Amino acid sequence: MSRYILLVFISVILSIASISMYAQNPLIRNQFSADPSARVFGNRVYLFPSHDILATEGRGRKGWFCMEDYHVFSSENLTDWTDHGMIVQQHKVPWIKPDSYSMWAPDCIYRNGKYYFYFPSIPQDTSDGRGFRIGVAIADKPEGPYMPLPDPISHVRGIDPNVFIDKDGQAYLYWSQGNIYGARLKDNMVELASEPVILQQLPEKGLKEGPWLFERNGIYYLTYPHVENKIERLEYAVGDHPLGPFKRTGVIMDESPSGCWTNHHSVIQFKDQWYLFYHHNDYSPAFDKARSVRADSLFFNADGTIQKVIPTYRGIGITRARSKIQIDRYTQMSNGGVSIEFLDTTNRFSGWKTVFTEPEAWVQYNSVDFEKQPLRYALVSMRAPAGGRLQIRIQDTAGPLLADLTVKADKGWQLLKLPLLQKNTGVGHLLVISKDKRRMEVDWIGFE
Ligand code: FUB
Repeated sequence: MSRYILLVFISVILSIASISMYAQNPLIRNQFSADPSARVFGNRVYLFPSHDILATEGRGRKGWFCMEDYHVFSSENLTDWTDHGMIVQQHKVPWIKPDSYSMWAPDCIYRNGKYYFYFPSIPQDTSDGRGFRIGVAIADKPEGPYMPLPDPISHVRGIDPNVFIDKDGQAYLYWSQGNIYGARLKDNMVELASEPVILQQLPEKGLKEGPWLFERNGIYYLTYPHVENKIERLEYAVGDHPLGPFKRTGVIMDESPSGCWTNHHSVIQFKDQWYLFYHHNDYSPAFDKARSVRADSLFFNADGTIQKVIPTYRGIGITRARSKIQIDRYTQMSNGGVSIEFLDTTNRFSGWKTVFTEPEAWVQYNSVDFEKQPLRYALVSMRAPAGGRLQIRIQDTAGPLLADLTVKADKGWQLLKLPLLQKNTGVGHLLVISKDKRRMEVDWIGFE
């Protein structure tokens, strides 16, 4: 008789809740999202991304970017994210051409009790020139409701607005149109206070866009995607004034290995840690204009230079042991015998599964909070058509054994519950190790 209690439930393929999400990469799991502007307002991080949709007949241009509105998301722990819903729609902004579907990269900033949301799009009135303009919508709370102003900002043509407020209270607006431009903003935050200037000493060749300016220890970092070689990578330049001059200094993130043509980012400090928010086409491997927001930790060297960020699946935040831990968003995996596949290729938002095909293949998932009081059971959502055996350990592949799971053959998904073999508390790394050459698929692991 097995020493484990196995409870077999009905087949389960998880649907993703529309309101709350857990933060592994990609971070937004109920829709496409891109161009993330992250902001710290109070003790929460707010995320203002673009919202990619797929163009259809009469709705946007097929094969191109297609966006008609913006959502705002927030989190207080970088683990649980709330979708606060739609905040601005193209057909409710008086100056936007209603069928432009060009609500590209936005930004938002707080000043004097108001939240100013900046967004580009194509205007209906092209009498003084074609191309993108940048408008503003204003709210009393970061999640809205936002009231769009009737006209775009005068003397600004381009995309990818970014706003920075210096320590002396002066606000600056940055945007791109081939070059990267900057200008002072008036205190009202919706009019320029100076002539736009082209920011100097940036790369002359290759598209530059998506500026994001921040200051740290008196250094002004102008960060931007740049096409040095076929697709965008994230670079930065430093200066000692918000309008430069800047000195090209390095690369923050290399080109996407899967060839996603764009990347677009923001940088914030939250509770003593710096983070890079960026995007990739995780849910749409064959079409890189349907993107998804990601985030990873960012570190500085002692001289103020930025260490290159290597994209991870694991992302940021501490995962509760009681949650559905998506081990397919792993920190590391063994060299062979394990791979990641979509759960359902007809609905990629249902996420991924981890597929084990060899004994001793493993995945490691870092930073799981096992709480102060020991949890008693492991839960494993998995499929093992020919049966199999898995181990759950902590810290490393030879670390303390939490569970040793023998699975009966079943073609459907099983939710297995078994008592933990030892007590474990605090934050640690989770290891899932195959002890079998039979194919086993794991959707998620949890504890209670
Ligand atoms: O999302 C549309 C455009 O793609 C953005 O405005 C650019 O920065 C690039 O990410």
